[in-house]
Amino acid sequence: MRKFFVAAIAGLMVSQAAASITVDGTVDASYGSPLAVQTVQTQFGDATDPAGFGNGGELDAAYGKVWNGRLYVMVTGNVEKNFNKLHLFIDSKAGGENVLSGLPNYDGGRSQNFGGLGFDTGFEADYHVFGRWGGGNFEVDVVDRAGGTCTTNCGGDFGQGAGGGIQSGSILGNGGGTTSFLSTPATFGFNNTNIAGVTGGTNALSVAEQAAAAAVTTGFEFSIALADIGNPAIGSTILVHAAYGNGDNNYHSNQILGGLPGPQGNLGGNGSGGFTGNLAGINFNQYGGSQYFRIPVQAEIPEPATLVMAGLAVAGLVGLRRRAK
Ligand SMILES: [Ca+2]
Ligand SMILES: [Ca+2]
Ligand SMILES: [Ca+2]
Repeated sequence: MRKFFVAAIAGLMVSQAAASITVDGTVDASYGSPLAVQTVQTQFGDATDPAGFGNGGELDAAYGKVWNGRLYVMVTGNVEKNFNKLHLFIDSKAGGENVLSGLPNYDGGRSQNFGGLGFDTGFEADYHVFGRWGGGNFEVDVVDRAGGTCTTNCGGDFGQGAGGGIQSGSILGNGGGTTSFLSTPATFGFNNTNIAGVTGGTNALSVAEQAAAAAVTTGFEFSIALADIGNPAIGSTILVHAAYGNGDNNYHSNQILGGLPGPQGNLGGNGSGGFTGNLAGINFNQYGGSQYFRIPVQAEIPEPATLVMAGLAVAGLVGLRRRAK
């Protein structure tokens, strides 16, 4: 009898550990298995510096979880310190853009270079998150694209880290006086120390190489309140498209999650590596598979404190029963 309850309490303690996510740029056990794993080598360079400042960029695998009223997304890999950008487009509510428009205008006008880019059928982007660095600080913007209807003063929310190969930050307001659309800060963690995962090239990954990509534990991690992305209902699914491209948003790499069928070189602006000045030539329907991954909106996982209280309550009941005998 007692052994059973001890085992039950031990089980609760395990649940407590599994229910926590720290936004630090490292994959937490709570994420479980990756929701997407890279399928092709990177043509934007293989990172080789364990301190996190090396050249190269890659997207190895994607993870996601809804917990405690927030969406957590983790993309493992590297972002080169040359203002190249990691993009997350989030489809978390009805409506949005299956083909991106040139509006809203943000990121110094560079957002307009996305105009004409088409996602897979069924993916309708609502929010755009992007991170980059070139100076010491990793910088992240979050934009409510509002279906492309925003026409002026659409700078979005902004935050930055404190520099280094591992950094994190908080995102709220844009520093330019514009009222934030966020009710609470979004947060990010960035750990650029990966030197494993995919290698350089354009080949399709072998099973072993995909396993190596899935084994990478560091990269970009992001969290935002569900209330700030349309309050998606329990039982619905949030779709996220991850892409890696250049700083001006007019030349995409071959690092997309869900991955592109290999072999596949950089997409460039025309979808096959050519430079056109924008990304209008990219249509993800032209590539097999879904270039997005799916995050289920599940019922609330109890907070660790709740689990501890439940464990103490069970222990108390055991004590009462034992005394009653
Ligand atoms: Ca983490
Ligand atoms: Ca949508
Ligand atoms: Ca596709």
